Amino acid sequence: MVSVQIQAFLESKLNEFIIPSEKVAHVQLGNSLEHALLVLTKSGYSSVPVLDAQFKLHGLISSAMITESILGLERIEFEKLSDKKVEDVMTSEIPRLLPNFQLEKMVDLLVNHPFICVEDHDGFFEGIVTRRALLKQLNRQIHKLIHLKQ
Ligand code: 2BA
Repeated sequence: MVSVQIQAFLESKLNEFIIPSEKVAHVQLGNSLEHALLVLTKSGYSSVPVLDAQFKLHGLISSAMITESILGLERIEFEKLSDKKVEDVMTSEIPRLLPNFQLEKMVDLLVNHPFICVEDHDGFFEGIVTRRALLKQLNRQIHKLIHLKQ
């Protein structure tokens, strides 16, 4: 029975995991760090994808990266927020998934990353998969399994 449930979990439509691009908070290349910090603070997320004007994926930026980049020797140099750009501090070393990704690969990557960006073959951003979406689906399967046992 457990294997049937796990199979159902594995076979559940992968696109159910994707939060589509239009619902993902993001910043763009060329944005100031001040703008990026505003997006991060207002959205409540600790990191968000970085896109270009054509919606191609370039990396991600976090509030920790921004704070680190304006740390002076004795104080936080807030005035640098308007001078520096997103591309000065973002990381482009991020794991990526193609839309037809394997569930196994997604789970593997979500062990170490809170979210994974999905991009098409030309690098256009399609959305993200998150730990929350994965755990929600897993939770559903576990509850189903418990009820079947009772
Ligand atoms: P964090 O911002 O570190 O958020 C960790 C978890 O806290 C999230 O897990 C979610 O369960 C909760 N959370 C944080 N801010 C929230 C908010 N404004 N509304 C609702 N829940 C919130 P996940 O949902 O698994 O997300 C993992 C990571 O994916 C987040 O890490 C964030 O970096 C990114 N993320 C998720 N949804 C996003 C979206 N719509 N736009 C941009 N980034 C998103």
